[in-house]
Amino acid sequence: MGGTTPGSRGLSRRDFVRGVGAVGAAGAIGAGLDPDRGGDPPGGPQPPGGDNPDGPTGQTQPDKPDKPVIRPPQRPNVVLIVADDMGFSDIGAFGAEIATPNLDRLAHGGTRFTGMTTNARCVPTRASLLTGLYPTQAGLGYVTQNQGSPQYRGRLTDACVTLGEVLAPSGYRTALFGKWHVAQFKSGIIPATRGFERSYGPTSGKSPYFRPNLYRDTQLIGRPTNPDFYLTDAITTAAIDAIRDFSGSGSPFFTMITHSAPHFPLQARPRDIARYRATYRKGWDRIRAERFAQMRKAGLLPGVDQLPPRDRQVPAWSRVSHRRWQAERMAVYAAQVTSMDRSVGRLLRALEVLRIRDNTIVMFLSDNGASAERMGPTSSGAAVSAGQGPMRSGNSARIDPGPSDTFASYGMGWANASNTPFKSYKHWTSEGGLATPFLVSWPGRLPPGRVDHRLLHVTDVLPTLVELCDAQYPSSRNGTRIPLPEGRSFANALGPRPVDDWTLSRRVYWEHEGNRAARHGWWKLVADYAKSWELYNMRYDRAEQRNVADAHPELVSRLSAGWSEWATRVEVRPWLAGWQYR
Ligand SMILES: [Ca+2]
Repeated sequence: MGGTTPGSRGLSRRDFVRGVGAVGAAGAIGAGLDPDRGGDPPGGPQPPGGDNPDGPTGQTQPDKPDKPVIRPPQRPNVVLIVADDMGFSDIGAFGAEIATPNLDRLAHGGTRFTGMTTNARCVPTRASLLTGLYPTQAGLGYVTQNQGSPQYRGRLTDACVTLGEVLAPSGYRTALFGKWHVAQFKSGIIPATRGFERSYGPTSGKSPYFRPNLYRDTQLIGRPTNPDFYLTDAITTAAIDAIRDFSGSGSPFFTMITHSAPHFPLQARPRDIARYRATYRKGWDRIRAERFAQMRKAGLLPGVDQLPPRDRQVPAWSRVSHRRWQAERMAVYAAQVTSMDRSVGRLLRALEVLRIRDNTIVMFLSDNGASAERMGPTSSGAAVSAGQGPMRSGNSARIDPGPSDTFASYGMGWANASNTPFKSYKHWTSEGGLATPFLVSWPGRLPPGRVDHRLLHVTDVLPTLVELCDAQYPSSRNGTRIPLPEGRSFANALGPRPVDDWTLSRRVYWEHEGNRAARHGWWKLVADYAKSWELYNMRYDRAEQRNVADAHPELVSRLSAGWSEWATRVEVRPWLAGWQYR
């Protein structure tokens, strides 16, 4: 699996530009032309750029002999910011009423990518983001629990490299602040042992914000005693401190900031919550409609002409009981997002003060769509109450969320609004589980104000940074052969000139808890666990409202075969209803 042997020299950035065909030849994504010719219905329009968005130098050319690497005089710094469980429409630049002026500045100063897709959950997305591989290839096909086989060992495998392990040997200073979540801390597979010279953050995947259990580098440091501690701020402070040090070192840096926000528990500062207390009393139906109108106005939703109906499991706001409490839930969620935005502002100001903003690439995305995970009164809040006294856990109208002794989530109604206009949620492979806003800013090279709709996947980030940072992707790690990255560099989308949309030639696949999906160009095949495949033309129906599987059985068959080949190649195991993989 994994394509051709890259040889002993490691892969240069030119290999990615030209040589991903080596992967494609083995059936991976990025393979030359899509025989399905994208998602246009018969007789429908073809996108600009013809059949071959890669042009005459596409991947079918054989590798040419290696040439000496000519490094640009100043390689860029990179800051990669990851939000947790944040929905597609939850920032101002993607339609939200939530105040995110700093993320909006980032968005308008660079490119808003509307077609970035994650995996369906925290762990598998972080696996792909860090390694450029599909989750099973990184040992993280499920979560950080051992499910037996190497693909589901629940911790980052030895047979892959992280962004830190790729960029550090190429001369980058590296750091990761926030959630790691590709192994449990006690495993010893931690940022410090996987390529990041500095690290700090919570040990838990659903950490409380006021009193989290923390690690720094190789040490557990316990819970903070400072009464003013707030996790989002602390992560950012650590990142800015590192960037200050790195920027004086003469080397470029890669800093990853992986916020817990706005993942539950709903915990935020009282003044941030108060600001939204009135906003959400209008209810989720009006919020969805307003966000949709903003997104359409901004040109972010080609192919979605109407706001799809509310999730059938969610009542109309007019029929909701405990509306004051429901509004309070969303107010705390919005406060968490605003707090994260304030952190982004601090970070951008620090880069400006250091006079390194122009040559620093700042990327922002969420790790999966909004979460409708249920939470009862005996929820995992108890697990985080150690040393703090009794917790008021669970989603009950008797408990207003927000303070440090509460442990609650915002529920399906608001998650449905967060994911406007998409359906379903984190865990599933409909767009509500996979779609994220993706912002890229690079003032010295990338012009402001661009919107790009191409299909991207989180596996693309590693090959892109390998190319932009002029790094070397190795062929092995500690003597163990590693697969080539599955993603595809989108570096050519980050230049001064507009570039073609490559969606037609993309193939991407997903599986999580038996939920599965395949993209071949504009066509998307998707199924919830144990249900039949549905087929959507994402060019005209990205909200997945018109299932055309019955009208195109040959496409269902072709994409389904593609999914099965992929699942076999990356060793996806069948999901059993008993919450485990066999
Ligand atoms: Ca997540």
